[in-house]
Amino acid sequence: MKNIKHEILKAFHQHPGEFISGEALSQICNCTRTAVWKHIEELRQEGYRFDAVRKAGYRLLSAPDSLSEEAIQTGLQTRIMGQRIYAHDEVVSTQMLAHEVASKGAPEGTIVIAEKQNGGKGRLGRAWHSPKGTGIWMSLIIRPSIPLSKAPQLTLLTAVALAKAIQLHTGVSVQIKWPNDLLYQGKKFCGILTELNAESDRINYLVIGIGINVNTVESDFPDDLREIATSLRIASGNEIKRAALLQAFCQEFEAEYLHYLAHGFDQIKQAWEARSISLGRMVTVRTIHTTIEGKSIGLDPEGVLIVEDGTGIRHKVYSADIDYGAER
Ligand code: BT5
Repeated sequence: MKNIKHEILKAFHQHPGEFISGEALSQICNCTRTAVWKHIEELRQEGYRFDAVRKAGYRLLSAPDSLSEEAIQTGLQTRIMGQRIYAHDEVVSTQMLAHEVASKGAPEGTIVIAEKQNGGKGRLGRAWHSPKGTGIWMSLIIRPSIPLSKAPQLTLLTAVALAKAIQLHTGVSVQIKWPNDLLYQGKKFCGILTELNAESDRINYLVIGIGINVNTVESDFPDDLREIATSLRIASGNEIKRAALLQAFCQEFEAEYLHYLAHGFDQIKQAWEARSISLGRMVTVRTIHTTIEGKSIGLDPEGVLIVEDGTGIRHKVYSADIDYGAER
């Protein structure tokens, strides 16, 4: 939804550090100067800081670390991803809400995002810790025309797009642990939960849930996570603007996704393997039915993980948890 606040922020984004007169803003937004003033006041309430100088007009001094629709969409360079945003303060889980809007026809690229989740979900009924204002807790809806069997490739694609965006935006070099964890120095700061709605072999939509610990500090983690979890702030030493990181992700994801739809999985496979933490290492693979010890060989052309056990037999791993050990 393009509203007056969005148009105002866009104007300041296009003229960084410059004054823009109330008159010019009213023309850009096609509204009265009083309406401009009212919306600038609203933006101030939301944490934006403006200089206001008679005759010169307004100048944007700083933006808050907000995940509002305006903050995410101002300067966003995509055609599809993030073009529709449902931004909430507090929810049970963005996954649930994304399924709701997707089943009512929300377009591809729609994002449901929240400052806080009270019932954030991981895989297999596990919980995802999502405290207020510290992370990106979001669900992205996509509607790819691919066979059902290829759906897990989208989790790997998402991990690659996240790793690239994070590296570009924060300088933190990211490792991927199959299938859905992003790690920094062995500690997890991001998880992906891909859920699917399909009929026979047709995908209606996928909801890709992404949780990223962005500005989390040690004391935000409960005891059981402190040893195994980290955040981009801890990793980089800097506070990170979440909306800008999310924009970087939307842009990377869109580029990878369109390339994938046109040319297939090969580029993702290579980018994924280049960042894999477990490639060539001994791993323990736990599925619901069995445990396999072996060496992680890589992905097959379809994105299925291949693990070779001690007797030389190669196993295809579709869905499992993995622990990794020494390099061999
Ligand atoms: C995941 O599951 O890693 C998928 C997480 C997806 C979360 C997003 S947030 C937005 C969207 N809405 C939701 O409700 N969910 C998605 P899994 O591989 O099962 O890992 C879960 C495990 O990670 C837990 O059992 C904890 O050990 C650990 N964990 C929980 N919260 C964490 C956090 N904030 N940071 C790091 N590790 C965490």
